[in-house]
Amino acid sequence: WKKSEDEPRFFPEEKPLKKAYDVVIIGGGGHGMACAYYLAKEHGITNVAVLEQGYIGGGNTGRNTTIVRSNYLTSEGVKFYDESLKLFEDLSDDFDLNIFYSTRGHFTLAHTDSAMRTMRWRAEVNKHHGIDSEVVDVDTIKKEVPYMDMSCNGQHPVMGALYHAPGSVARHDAVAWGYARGAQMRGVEIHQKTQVTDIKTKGGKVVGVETDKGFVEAKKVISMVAGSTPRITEMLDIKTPIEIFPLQACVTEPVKPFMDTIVVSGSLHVYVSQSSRGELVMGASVDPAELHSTRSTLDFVEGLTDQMMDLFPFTSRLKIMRQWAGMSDITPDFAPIMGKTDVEGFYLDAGWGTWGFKATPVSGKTMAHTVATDSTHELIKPFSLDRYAKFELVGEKGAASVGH
Ligand code: PYC
Repeated sequence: WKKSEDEPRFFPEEKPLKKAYDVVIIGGGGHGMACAYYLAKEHGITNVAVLEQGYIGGGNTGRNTTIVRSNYLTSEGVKFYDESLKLFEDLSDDFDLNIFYSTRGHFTLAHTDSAMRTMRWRAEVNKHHGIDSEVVDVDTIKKEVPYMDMSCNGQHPVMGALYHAPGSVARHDAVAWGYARGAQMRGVEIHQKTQVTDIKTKGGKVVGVETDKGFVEAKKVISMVAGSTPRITEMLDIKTPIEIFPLQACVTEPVKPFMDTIVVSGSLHVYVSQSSRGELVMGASVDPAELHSTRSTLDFVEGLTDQMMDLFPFTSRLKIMRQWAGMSDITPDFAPIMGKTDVEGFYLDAGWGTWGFKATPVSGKTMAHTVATDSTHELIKPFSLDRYAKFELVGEKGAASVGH
């Protein structure tokens, strides 16, 4: 495949929907585009339509704080995210598009004995799987992050941290665009501003989707949305334990590069990195109440900057330039829901809460495998929807990074 010389656009003009596809993917974010890409590239399945109610990467893909890491708490999580991280490292080459993948090192601060215990636990699980993570003491942190107030304004002194050298950031839009372009060049169709209004079945099997642009037949349908999962699953009477909470973030004005690591404090509910443009990219925990909305609040900025100033007092002089929110599909065990469902031909990639961006490559790859072969990829077997009924939860709360 090759981009045509006389095609100056990054994406070709969209054509009308066809009558039928082998696979319809609902959701044109990173996950949907990655799945389309791997379906085409690795399985030769190109009669695929990605249907997106808004625009490419305009949901949580373009709203997260771009952190990539694999320092999870469970073996299932560590193996899954490690594969994702490896895929991320090669994406710029794969796409022939710079995703600005930047390895920074990732500190998760501990301010209490119990947080230290969780960091030790994570470090041991990580090391067992060959992941570069270790518990570091205050002097080591001080050396690497000299501008941080280790006493936290005397409120909650830092006692140590989990240090994860491979922790990285990437340009999130480029990830979605790279996957989308790669899929399109191989024959996949992307239809923006196209909302799925119903999923049709016959004899317990998927036959197509109803959209605001008409009905399209489909042999297989995959839901890869964030914030709208319950709206989609209700169409098939599938019950999930997902609850939706807004997750807000913001950036400061750009300043001279000074921060080359990612710093997270689950106890203070802050995470921060400096973007290649010089802005501090910051976020906090999810909003306290369930809400299906991407509105921003002053409350969030006040709470976040209060905690930020305990850790980094000089930030009191910085201006906040932009703030925004995404909708997080939170699951009871803070792990995703992936794979086949009880409805033949309908697959789910959901429950991405506050941990979805870093899973973009691996979710696309494993879901493409599952759909193409109709056999669940080994890495996602622990994340099946029926684990809740079987009480086989994958408890990742201690590694979710964001306080809840
Ligand atoms: O899981 O690293 C993470 C994260 C950061 C912000 C939200 N989630």
